[in-house]
This record gives sequence, C-alpha cells and structure tokens, in this order.
Amino acid sequence: MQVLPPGIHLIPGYLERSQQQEILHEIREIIRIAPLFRPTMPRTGRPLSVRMSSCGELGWVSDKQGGYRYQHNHPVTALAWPDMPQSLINIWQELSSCPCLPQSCLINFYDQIAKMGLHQDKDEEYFDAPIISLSLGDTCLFRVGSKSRGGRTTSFKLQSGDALILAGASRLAFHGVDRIYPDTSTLLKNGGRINLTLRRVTKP
Ligand code: MD3
Ligand code: FE
Repeated sequence: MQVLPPGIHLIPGYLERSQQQEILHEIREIIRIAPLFRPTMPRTGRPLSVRMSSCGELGWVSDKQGGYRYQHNHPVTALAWPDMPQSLINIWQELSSCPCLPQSCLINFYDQIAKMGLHQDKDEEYFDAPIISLSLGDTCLFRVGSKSRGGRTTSFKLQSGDALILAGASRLAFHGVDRIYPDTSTLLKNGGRINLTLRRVTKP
C-alpha cells in the first residue's frame, strides 16, 4: 500500500466494468458533437500530445494567442459544449463533498505515446472544491509532487475504473502523466486512455 500526499485519495476500481462502458458510450456521443482537438502551448504554439474535449458549461482550451483558459464554446466548431451527463454529476456528488455543482468535465485522450508534463491546475478561480478524476482504458503512470516545482514526487499507476480525488493541500500540486502502458485494457477498442476531470471553475 502506497502513501499518497495529503489530500489525494485513490479509489481503485471505483467504476465497475458496466459503468465504465456506459460512461464511455456517453463520452463517445459528446465527442461526436464536440470533436477531440489538440491544444497548443501559449507563446510557443507547440501542440500537446494529448487530445481534448469537454462537456458542461465550461471547457478548458489552450492556444498560442489566447493561452490557457476556460470558455463556453468549442474552439473549432464554436458550438456550446455538450451537457454534462447526469452519471458524472452523480459521481461528483458522491465523491466531492462539495454542495456546488461541477461546471466542467475535461476529456483527455491519450494514444500509446501521449504524455502530460508536470503542471499545476490553476486556471480555475475557485480552489476549495476538489477535482475528481476518472480513468478509462489503458493504465498510465501518474506522478504528483508538491506545490512547488522540483520537490519530491510520488508515482503510481491509474487503471481503468479508478477514481482520484484531489482536494485540500494537493489541489495545487504539480502533477503529470509520464507514460501509457499499451494493451493493458480492453475497454477502448483501439486502445489508449481517456481521463475525465470533473471541476468547479467559478466561485459558487
Ligand atoms: C493532482 N490530467 O487534465 S488526472 C489535467 O490523467 C490532468 O489526464 C491528468 O492533469 C490525466 O489537468 C491527471 C488527475 C489529476 C487531476 C488534477 C490534479 C491530478 C491532480 C490537480 C492537482 C493535483
Ligand atoms: Fe492537471
């Protein structure tokens, strides 16, 4: 059993296989309306290896000109983001211990070679609510550190169906995804990993 930094709670196997399949079906419907896009880094314009979409009232986007931000519309189609499925709202209410509603579900898609460098999630204007993360598909190696860059880090695997709660002292910790382990799940027919992060963005 691994000791996680304060405020991080891992619930291995939180979602049963049938629930994972139901959520995956809902995410596929969302992506049909709001296709995965590849965000680019502020200033450099360098593309991320992760492709993204969102549902809920706000979605996270990034590009060379505008930088990291939440906005009401998809950056390519300009349509409003699809509604957040009730199944995800229910999970937020079960795990978040926050009376507020989630405003955004960021959908990250990793192919076999995608990764995400160490970063902080600080584009929200409200940090009192936790972030709830759900993993679907191939296993990844996840890494979390402290609020300052360069501190000690802890690594652990996230598997399909796992839930992670990021609250309190860990809410502003540096974190990233070092690698995807190919062919470790049969949930996604073409492999890869989907991570969903449920978020409160504005002050309730
Ligand atoms: C720890 N996603 O979307 S989820 C992100 O697996 C992001 O796709 C990763 O980092 C992924 O911003 C990690 C778990 C996670 C999410 C937010 C955190 C861990 C966190 C915020 C603070 C500390
Ligand atoms: Fe993050």
